[in-house]
Amino acid sequence: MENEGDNPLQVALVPRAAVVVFLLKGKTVLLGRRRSSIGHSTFALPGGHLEFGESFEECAAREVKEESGLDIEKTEFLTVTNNVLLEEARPAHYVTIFVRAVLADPDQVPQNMEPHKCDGWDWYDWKNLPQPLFRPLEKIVQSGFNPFPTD
Ligand code: 8DG
Ligand code: MG
Repeated sequence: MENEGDNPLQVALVPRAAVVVFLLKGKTVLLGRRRSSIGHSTFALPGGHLEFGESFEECAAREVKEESGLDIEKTEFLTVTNNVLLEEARPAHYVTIFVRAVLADPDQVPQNMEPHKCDGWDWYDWKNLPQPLFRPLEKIVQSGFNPFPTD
């Protein structure tokens, strides 16, 4: 690969860590259709990049709050997947940490806090998810993964 020092405008291709949240309400999850270049027009979970020094729980709470205005609780780690996204507008590689959580106040309603990044948030029945899903989410759904507690 070309030496990054040769081109000051070249962005380094490195894997990044992201925390994404299955925010559960009854039998539904919160999804929004992306406006970002990666996964544009696909339905995805709230979430974003893990910042330096953050725990997964802190990142989940911060991203959900920034994106939807919602406060979450009972955040639990679920699983991690490796997502090499070479077909996107920009090649990307994410180590995606999936957590689940519930609303701190069940009556709180999601707001579209970042309309440049998302068309809006809504609750979708787990058995009837919208299409198309963002590829990393589609992959985990197709694997048969279920984010709901089994008890
Ligand atoms: P930030 O700059 O505010 O930290 O992040 P963001 O602007 O909210 O980034 P993002 O694109 O929403 O999330 C970062 C990456 O996480 C995204 O480019 C790819 C990865 N990612 C997955 N699955 C999902 C998902 O279901 N939802 C979201 N939001 N990101 C996901 O691998
Ligand atoms: Mg995000």
